[in-house]
Amino acid sequence: MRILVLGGDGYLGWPTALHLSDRGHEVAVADNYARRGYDHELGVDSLVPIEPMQVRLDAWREVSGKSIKSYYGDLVDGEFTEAMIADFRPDAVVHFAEQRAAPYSMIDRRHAVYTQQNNVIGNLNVLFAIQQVDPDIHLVKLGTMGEYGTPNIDIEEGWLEVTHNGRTDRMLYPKKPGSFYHLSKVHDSHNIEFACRVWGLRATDLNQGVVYGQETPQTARDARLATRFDYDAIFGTVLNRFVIQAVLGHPLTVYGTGGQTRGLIDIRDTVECIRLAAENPADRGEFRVFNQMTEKYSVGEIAKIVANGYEGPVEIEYLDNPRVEQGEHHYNVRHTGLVELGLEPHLLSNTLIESLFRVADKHKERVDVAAMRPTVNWRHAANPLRADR
Ligand code: NAD
Ligand code: USQ
Repeated sequence: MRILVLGGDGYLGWPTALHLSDRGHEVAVADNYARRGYDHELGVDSLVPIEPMQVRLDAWREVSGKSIKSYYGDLVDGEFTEAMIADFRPDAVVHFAEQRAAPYSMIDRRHAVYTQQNNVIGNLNVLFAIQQVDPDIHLVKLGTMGEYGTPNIDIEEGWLEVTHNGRTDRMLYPKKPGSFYHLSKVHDSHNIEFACRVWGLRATDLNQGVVYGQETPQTARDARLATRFDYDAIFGTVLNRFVIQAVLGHPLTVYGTGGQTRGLIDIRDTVECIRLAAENPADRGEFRVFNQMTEKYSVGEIAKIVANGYEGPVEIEYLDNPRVEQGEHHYNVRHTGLVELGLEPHLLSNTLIESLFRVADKHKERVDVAAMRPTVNWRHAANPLRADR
């Protein structure tokens, strides 16, 4: 297949492009390198050094004999997006290219507006481009488990059969997201469902849980193929952060009581889920939703797993939660769709955590410990014009 990976320079987009290329697909990546720009803006960096795109592509050609085409541009530019899709003529577009950090979207008005503009308009431009160029192209879109929030009923895969006053309908599952970032994904999902219903597009919305891990079989083939590994309080995700904190001797920063539960997934399963979704497209007019997670853990449990897995002493610190989220709640999620397509999950294991400890240990000199503390407060947006906030 011809597969275009939007956001192909990112933590997940890059290993996905390699996985698909390794499986014999004709792959192109696209990116505007905004993610590298946020690092400059925030004064942080990936723990594992990453190479510029051209070096990555040359290295992949060297080790695999396969070429990946690269486009540079911003999805918010609708003309660029349509021209790229018309040029590459993919069978599937895998869309990772969004601002993905909840804390970044909660910094202040400017960051919230940027996140929603970037994500919602970029996605809308992708939908229009597909409709214009070839409505048969399958959109594989990265959503998030956080679209659902933590409702007090079981979470289904995207849709819910509702009976109300004696009548029944199949409705989009109600959403209760926890940040302006997560809200942008809800808006995307609605726009995609509408495009499927009205234009007959085919789309798969992958509501992914929190990803952990740093290596895939392809990225491990050469240091120049490494993907990023974020640890800072804005872009670092919980398990990856806890691993790095343990190695540094920094207390594990559990927010609140640690009772909040999330769906998790190994990065090796992320790339495989994308392959499965792309190779088994949704039908024309179908808005297909999968919950892309393999296990659930509370934050407190994650901290304990990491602490118990590390050879040295580890302290767990319970911080006042900077976010507004439920501490204790029901969390029972259906996630069978991808398993039915053939996913064989890598469950969280000591081997994986040990390999992450090794990665963290190798690069620990690069850590800026000050970037570990949470600074973004859900209850008070920063106001750059007022010194007191
Ligand atoms: P990332 O920030 O590392 O990668 C996203 C890439 O998209 C970056 O390289 C960025 O430069 C690019 N991008 C952003 N806006 C763009 C635009 N307007 N035009 C072109 N390129 C643009 O993020 P990631 O961790 O790889 O996540 C990828 C996707 O998966 C995101 O949509 C995210 O919401 C979703 N997701 C991630 C996780 C996780 O734990 N990392 C979990 C669930 C869902
Ligand atoms: N948390 C801590 N301590 C930390 C960091 C996080 O207790 O040091 C807690 C948070 O309060 C939250 C949970 O861990 O309850 C997850 O936080 P996170 O930062 O790992 O993940 P989140 O903000 O939800 O965002 C990440 C990705 C995002 C993706 C989402 C999937 O950045 O792109 O959409 O995971 S999900 O959580 O399922 O929505």
